[in-house]
Amino acid sequence: MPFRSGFVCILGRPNAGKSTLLNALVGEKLAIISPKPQTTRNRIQGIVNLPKSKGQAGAQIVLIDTPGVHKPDSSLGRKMMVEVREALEGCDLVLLIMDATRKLDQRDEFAIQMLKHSSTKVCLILNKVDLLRGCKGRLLPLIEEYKKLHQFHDIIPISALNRDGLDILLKQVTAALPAGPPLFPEDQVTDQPARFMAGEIVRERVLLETEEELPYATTVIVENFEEGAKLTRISATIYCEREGQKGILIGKKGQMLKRIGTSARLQIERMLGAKVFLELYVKVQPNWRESRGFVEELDWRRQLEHLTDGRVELPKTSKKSYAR
Ligand SMILES: Nc1nc2c(ncn2[C@@H]2O[C@H](COP(=O)(O)OP(=O)(O)OP(=O)(O)O)[C@@H](O)[C@H]2O)c(=O)[nH]1
Ligand SMILES: [Mg+2]
Repeated sequence: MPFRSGFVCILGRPNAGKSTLLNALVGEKLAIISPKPQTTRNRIQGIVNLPKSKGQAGAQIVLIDTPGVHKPDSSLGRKMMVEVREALEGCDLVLLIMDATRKLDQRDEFAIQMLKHSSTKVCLILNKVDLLRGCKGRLLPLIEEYKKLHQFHDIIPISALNRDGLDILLKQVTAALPAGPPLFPEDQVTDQPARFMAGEIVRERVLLETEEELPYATTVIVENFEEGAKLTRISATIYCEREGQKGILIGKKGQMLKRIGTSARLQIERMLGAKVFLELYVKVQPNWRESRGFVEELDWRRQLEHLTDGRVELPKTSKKSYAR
């Protein structure tokens, strides 16, 4: 059996569990997760290396997590959908993740529509089956409904949260990939620079600590990321859209910002395996989600072009407790 490798795009509606699946398969926390839809805003690469074993030749699966498919109503939303299309381009397989606890509706059909113009194989992944418990009988009729919408290469029920069904998923994904050599060095888990992941960790804390419009109206830019022998110094700005939002983010006597900062710093320290000094600022950028220029500036691939020293610090693989 030959070694197999290829790009696998994880696609689906907001909140279906795409990022949870990426992290579970890679075994590292590469993407932030929250119960709020539209958490992921850019495509995120994560690499799974499967070693040779009895009867298996080994494989390298390059997963690409994407923002949830939705009809965009802002520059940010349009940019998110560009990220989805770029991830779909040239991939060898699509994993369409659907929430098995929800009935099919028009928004699911909209996600499936995105696949109609490509000839790439699509596996339907029915996620969150842990929530079905005694109602597993609901799966079969749901599968029948999905089958009417697309000819799927395979249909696999999983729980990304509990890691149920992931071995079967990996086996089926490997079998669907073309024969070919590894595409990336074995010690590389992602192409995201650590400085960008640090910003995402701050954003995750904001998402978890705030309610209503605020999670959607905030973004984070890392202004400075300096790795020293003993300490990594990071300064980042949380942008929001209105003065009132800024007040909430800072909180009474700065309590909210302090809470966000402390929990983000602890997570970043675990990711980097180093002590971190984290400085956070809050600024108002009215209607930034509508500003194409500002939204483009958030793209880390673009931010890298402006970094004067041109250094990209990729996070170290830890395989420790960070992922779970
Ligand atoms: N019960 C259960 N919850 C899950 C499972 N997978 C994900 N979740 C939860 O679903 C919510 C959304 O998960 P994410 O991984 O952020 O979903 P996503 O598809 O990446 O969402 P967007 O980035 O917003 O498109 C989180 O609260 C997860 O904990 C699962 O298998 N079972
Ligand atoms: Mg996500």
